[in-house]
Amino acid sequence: PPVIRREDYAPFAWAVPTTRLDFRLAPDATRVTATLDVERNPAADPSPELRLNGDSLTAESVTVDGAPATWRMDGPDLIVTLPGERHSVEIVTIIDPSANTQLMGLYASNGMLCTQCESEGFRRITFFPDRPDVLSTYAVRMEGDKAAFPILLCNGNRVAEGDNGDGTHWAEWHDPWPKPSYLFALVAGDLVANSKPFTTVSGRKVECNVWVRAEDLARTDHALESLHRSMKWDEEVFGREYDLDLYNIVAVSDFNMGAMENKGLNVFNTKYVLADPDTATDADFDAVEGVIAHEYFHNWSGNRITCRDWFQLSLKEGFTVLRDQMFSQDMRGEAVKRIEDVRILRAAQFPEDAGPLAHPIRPDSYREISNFYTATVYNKGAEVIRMMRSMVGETRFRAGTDLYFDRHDGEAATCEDFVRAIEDGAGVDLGQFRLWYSQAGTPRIAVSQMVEGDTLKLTLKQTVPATPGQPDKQPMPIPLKVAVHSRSGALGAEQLIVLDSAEQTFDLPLAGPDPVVSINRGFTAPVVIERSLSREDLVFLAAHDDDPFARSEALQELGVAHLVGAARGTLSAEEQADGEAAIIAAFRASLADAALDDAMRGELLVLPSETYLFEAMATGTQLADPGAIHTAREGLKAAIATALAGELQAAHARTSAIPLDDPAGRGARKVKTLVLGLIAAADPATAASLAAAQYDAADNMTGRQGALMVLCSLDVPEREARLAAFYERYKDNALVIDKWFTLQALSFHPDVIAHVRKLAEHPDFTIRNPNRVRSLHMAFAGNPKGFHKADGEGYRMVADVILALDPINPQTAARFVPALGRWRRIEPGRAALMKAELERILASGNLSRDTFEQVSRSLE
Ligand code: B3K
Ligand code: ZN
Repeated sequence: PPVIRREDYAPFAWAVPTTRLDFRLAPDATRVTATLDVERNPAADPSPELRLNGDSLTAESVTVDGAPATWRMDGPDLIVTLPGERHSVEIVTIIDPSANTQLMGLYASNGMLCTQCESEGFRRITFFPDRPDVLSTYAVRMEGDKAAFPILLCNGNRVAEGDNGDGTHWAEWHDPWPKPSYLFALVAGDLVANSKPFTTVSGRKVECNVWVRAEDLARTDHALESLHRSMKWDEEVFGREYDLDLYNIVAVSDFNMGAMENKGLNVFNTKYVLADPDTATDADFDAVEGVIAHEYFHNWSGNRITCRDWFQLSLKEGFTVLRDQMFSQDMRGEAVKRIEDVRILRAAQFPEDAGPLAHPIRPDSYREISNFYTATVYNKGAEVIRMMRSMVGETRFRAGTDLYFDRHDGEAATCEDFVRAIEDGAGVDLGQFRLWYSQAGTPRIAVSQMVEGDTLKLTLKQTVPATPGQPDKQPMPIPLKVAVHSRSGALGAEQLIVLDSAEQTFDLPLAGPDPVVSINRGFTAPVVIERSLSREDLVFLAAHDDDPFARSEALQELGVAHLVGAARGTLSAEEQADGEAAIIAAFRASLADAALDDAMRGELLVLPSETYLFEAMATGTQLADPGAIHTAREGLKAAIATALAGELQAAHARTSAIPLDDPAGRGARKVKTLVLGLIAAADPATAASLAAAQYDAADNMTGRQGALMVLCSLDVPEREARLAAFYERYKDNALVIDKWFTLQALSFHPDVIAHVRKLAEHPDFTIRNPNRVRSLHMAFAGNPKGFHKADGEGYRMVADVILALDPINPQTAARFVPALGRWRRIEPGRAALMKAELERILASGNLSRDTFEQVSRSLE
């Protein structure tokens, strides 16, 4: 497959002011007639040929201005010869949605028909200039069987409908806003809506609908309320008002991603729509709210202003992730949400940035764009814009985004356009800052300090590690919020410093004797801080820092230092004991601190994840040993639980007594399951009976799932009984059965691989449904113990899944590759086994573009 380069961008030779589409819907043969009004683009090199992208399409007929056309195929694309300045091109294609297992283009899901076009799915529906810089106004007519497809939806507004009287009916839709083809959507199915109008700030009434199958209607209120909250928030915080009279959301059960922001017609994975306390956890509720918000915010950051080309993906995704994170921070509390987002960044993006698939947030080349919907483009992209916001402050940032929305409304823009709008609107020079768009790799900052009189001299040295294709890096501007506290208890004031050269010393005022530096407060920059603060200083910060984020960071730092030392086997017996004692003391303090609420307490009781420890252990020339990390982490959990047995059981009892609808209930449920997990590490029998009791008493999914999670890792009789009860209770609910698969795939049970193999044979398992594949196999690939089993059986199983899935759904198959791609930073025994699996995949031949690109890059 060819490599596509950002520097090769050229505008398209033709404009397509209007597009008419006519669909005769049938599950196995849908007839599509597309009429494109085209005219020469004066801004592009003239060409007598119009290249229309196709993917697995054949043209039934092609006419130009009503007469047979001169056309030919060039690989998958259709090339039409056009003599004049302006023409009308009509093309007929016939597609088979029921055979579409890739879930790109028009496909069948659970009896309905729906579309997914981003990035290049529209070309599987009809021949079209399927690139985001070709904006067109769409008029769509669809016709189909009335019983099978009583509801017919498309982008924009419904302008006409009718019944043919022969069992078929039709509808016509018009979207007044010009859009790229990737935002096209159509849905036909037997759906019901939960509706509630929203009145915009200027007084316009918007009909909001959440469309689902009838049996799911009772679980749609949270999604609908989340939509209303998002609409209001975007008006207040970014000054963005909705621009159609209708906002439709449809839930489908077969979906490659979370959701899709199609103009006026979002298509969602059911997982991010359906929620009630009996079937969804508190985390699921948060995820629904976050994804609903994300897709809604795209209406401005993505749809009104779209991307010039796919290299600019972070323009819409990074910005929209930042917007949804800010929204959720406002809805649910700033610190806890920030801690969660940083945890995700470290678990997903840092490893990506340190591995063979590392790429800048604005990539320079790709073979398959689907492989670039990454944590780097999304989450690091959000961090980069968050840094701009931290540097200029809220008010000036808003002036910058106002200018951006105003200046580029209706355009297909670039990341450069965004940066320039922030520069002009906020009045800031982001010249050097642009390096964040072009350089990959997580910067590392070495910290040293010296006291001189009443000043602390803080010396920071930055290095940006080499990444594939980028051996040498330049220093980047790194904004860091810092405060210099005193061990006497006096807290220093927070200030923002910007490290913009390789090495720099900052003079900071002392708050008192024995300074302790709190750095990167609130995680102002997506970097790794390298320092060796004493255990006492970290314990001090964990207990006293006035920034709750910094408190949790101090505890993480304490845990990482100890666990990496333990995994490397470099701790003396005394260091081992002292490290454990410090962490135990910090946990004891968190459990006892009456000033903390449980939501924050819960964050403080989370030990660094194995993935994060893997990153911390594999630094410089050192390699990670997943086996040693697992043993060290489980050992620490056991030590904590042995020392704090009474406190943990008391915390479990206290939190168990807080009722479901108490405002403190969410935090309590989090703490309850965390302490149960700790107890299990030291005292499986007690944990098993507490977990069984928690399961039996639970009146909500959070408590039930938490209990079952703990039971799943234990070899106890309570395990089987509760798993069976859970299955029996929820066997008709696909999303909950996904949880049942996931809990077993993620467990630390000694037989986890055998369990996963058996589950893959379960009648409810199907490799054709992405949620199910993710619930079993993707979960397993993220199980640090099972996946990294020393004999390579876990690697083999994941490689087998990639090979089996690739011909069916390449996008989802390729998403398994990064787990194996981490081999270079892992101890030699496992590395060889992982590499051998990648080579086996590559040797099998006939791979999709998606999987080929990821596997070959992982072996380079
Ligand atoms: N924009 C979509 C992603 C679609 C990816 C298709 N390969 C979802 C989102 O980020 O909102
Ligand atoms: Zn998005």
